[in-house]
Amino acid sequence: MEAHNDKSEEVDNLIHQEQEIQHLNNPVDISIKPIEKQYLGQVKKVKKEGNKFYFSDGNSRVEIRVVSDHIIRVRLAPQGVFLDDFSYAVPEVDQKVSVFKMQEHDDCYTVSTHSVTCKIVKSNFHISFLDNVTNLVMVDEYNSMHWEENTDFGGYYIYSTKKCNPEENFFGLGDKSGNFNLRGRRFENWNTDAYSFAWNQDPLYRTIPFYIGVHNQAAYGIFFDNTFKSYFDFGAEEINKTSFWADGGELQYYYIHGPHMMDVVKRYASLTGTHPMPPKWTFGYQQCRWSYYPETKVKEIAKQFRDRKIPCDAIYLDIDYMDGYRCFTWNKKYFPDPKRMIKELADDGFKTVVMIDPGIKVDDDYWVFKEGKENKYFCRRSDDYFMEGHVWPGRCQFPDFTNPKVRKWWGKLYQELVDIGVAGFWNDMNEPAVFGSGTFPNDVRHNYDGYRGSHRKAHNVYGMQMVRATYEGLKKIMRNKRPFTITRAGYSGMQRYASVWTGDNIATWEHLKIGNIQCQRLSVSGVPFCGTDIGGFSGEPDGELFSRWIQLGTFSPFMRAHSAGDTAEREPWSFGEFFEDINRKFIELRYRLLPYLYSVFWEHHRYGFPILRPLIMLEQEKISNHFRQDEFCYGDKLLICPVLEQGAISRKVYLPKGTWYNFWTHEVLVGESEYLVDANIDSMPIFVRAGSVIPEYPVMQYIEEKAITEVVLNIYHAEYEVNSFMYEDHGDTFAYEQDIYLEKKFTVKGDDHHLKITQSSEGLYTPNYELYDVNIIGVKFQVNRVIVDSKEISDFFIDDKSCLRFKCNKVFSEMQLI
Ligand code: MIG
Repeated sequence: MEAHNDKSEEVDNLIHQEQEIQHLNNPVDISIKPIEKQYLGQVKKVKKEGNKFYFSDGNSRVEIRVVSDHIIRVRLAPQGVFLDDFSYAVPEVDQKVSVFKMQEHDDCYTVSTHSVTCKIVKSNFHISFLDNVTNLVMVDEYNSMHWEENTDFGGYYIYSTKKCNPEENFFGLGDKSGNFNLRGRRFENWNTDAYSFAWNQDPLYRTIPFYIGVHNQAAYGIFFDNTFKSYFDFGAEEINKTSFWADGGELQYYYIHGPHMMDVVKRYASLTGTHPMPPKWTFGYQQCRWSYYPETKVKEIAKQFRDRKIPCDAIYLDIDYMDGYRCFTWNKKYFPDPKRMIKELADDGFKTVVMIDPGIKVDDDYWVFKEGKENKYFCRRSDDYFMEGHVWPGRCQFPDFTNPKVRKWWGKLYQELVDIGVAGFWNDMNEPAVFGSGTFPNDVRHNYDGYRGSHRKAHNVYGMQMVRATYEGLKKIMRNKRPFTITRAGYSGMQRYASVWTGDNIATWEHLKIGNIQCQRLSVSGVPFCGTDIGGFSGEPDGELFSRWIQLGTFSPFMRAHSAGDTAEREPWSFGEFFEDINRKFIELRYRLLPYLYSVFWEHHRYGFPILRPLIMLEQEKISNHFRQDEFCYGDKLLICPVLEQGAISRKVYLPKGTWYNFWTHEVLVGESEYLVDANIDSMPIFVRAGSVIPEYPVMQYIEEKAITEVVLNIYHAEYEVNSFMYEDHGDTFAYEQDIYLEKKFTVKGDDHHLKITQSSEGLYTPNYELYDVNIIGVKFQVNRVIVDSKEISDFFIDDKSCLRFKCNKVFSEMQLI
């Protein structure tokens, strides 16, 4: 390009070029007809129907629906007729509401619950949301919702533009690369096979059109439940505007009230659901590679784990286990007797997880293709041709997972794999990915559960409906056993059916950072069971990077190492003994902390808490926390500070309010302050909230290797009262739905000459062990007496780490240290 002195001209040129490129990518934009923006006029009519209020300007209508005390839904019907009220994300819209009312004022109408008020201005139809307690305006419209007619496909492009406050910051959107705070950026949602994605690359694999805004120390959420290609702009185009829009569908969004970010996240979960309890073994370390084959290789890997005493619960078989990449078949050359192999692995404590892709090979001698063809289960183009594309097996057709009949069929296909003992299923390529073109063309038709649509509407839910078919099918096949599924693509609500991994990352330090942020982002966006490919999928990590990744992965809800086929072998021992020892130490830590990790999962499942909690969730009133993205809490009690820099031997850590214990040294630090802490390669800063009770299991080579005879209770002294929870159950059934579980609550309360711990429990499950091995950390006074349920314990002692130790029966209700 020629050198220009005039900067603005250069910028103009660039913008022009960019627009041209956009035109090429998006043929819809080149229609010659001028696009006419249409806005709502004045409010002229109002009607009430139960918890729904209809406001009309004479032509268009807006529905305001009181979903709960804290959630209000807005819908727009440009020509007065609403679309069918169907959502894959929200199975049931209405929740419990205590009271709500509508009032007319001089200039506006208000619809309010006891906590939030939605205001509709008569003159210009601007809609805003206010907090009833503080009177703060949480969200205000910049201009009324607007739309543009779509002459090519019908319907409208739909837009909502809000005011973006000067100090407002934004979080969420599920699967995005780049900084945790979204302010100043624009995003697109279109599920994409984003092999080796970069920092700030967008879009990626999943669509979660939900964000959280925080300003004036208060948080709210917006869930734009629209499956079409959608866009979000957080003050990028214009600093004072936040907007979201979509290529079609209904302008429909939920306003979710805070004021704490935790409230918003939990309420979003109340709409879209939480993750069912996964089988307990899935909390263990999992080993994957593209691909382990033949059988001798799989066996050798398994043996190495056991010989080297590195715990591991699962081994994955990537696409090469299949016969010519045909799903639900085996390559008999590599795996002559899969049933026997899986049994032998299981006898040694390994679960087998296999991949299943959506592309079904066009092959009349292949039973899955034949069944799909006979029953018309495959997707078709607008002119009725089959949707055909090339993926791993060659020419493929693709089931329409948005058809309930197809889902049912798909779910049954897993029967044989389950019968021979496969324990988990990995659904890949379900964006859907197609070689060459990337994905399906827009004109592909979908059943959309009877509500019909083109691929424009179904693209972003395709993967979610695939893994839903998988999960629901498995649930039937496995009777009352918990299925384990993992998906790459998804849409809001996918957490009801599957765990996720973040896709094809790279073995770089930058990707370690991206992954750390991605998992936190998924967590606040309702997707709890997530993890990265530990070590990086493509490229070669060195021992240091791999060990740092194992350390982060220890505190990823889903912990799995994976690597691409063209990389060097990548198991925890691949980098020599020095790193192997570090990797073992952290994988063992994962197994030790299992009862804690399991309890945190239960808190998610039952109450909608996220598993990973970024610092802003702990202290949103502190603006600097809006920009912190390294440290996070795992559950409520452990603060994790992954080391993300090559060569680091220490790192800075911010500790929020309260008192914290260094997990390794037991040093006590006071929060609301930054510290420089040791972070040698064999260590990673971990802090425990004072007053916590952290249960611990003995190290095992796989979950439930041995019967547990006692559980260590690590009790951290505090000078105030703190609650902790511990959850236990059978580990692999849905009996918890019938109250067969045990939820224990501990309270710890201390001062400088006294410590009291109480225990109470709920539920009908009885674990087999009898004893607690009590480990009290940080007692600052001379303990003279230990009294458990008014009986004196005489054989307590101080161990080499200055902790006070004794054993007691697991059913104690109160213990006192004096
Ligand atoms: O086109 O199955 O993200 O985890 O190993 C690549 C082979 C297909 C992409 C997945 C990756 C998996 C790989 N798959």
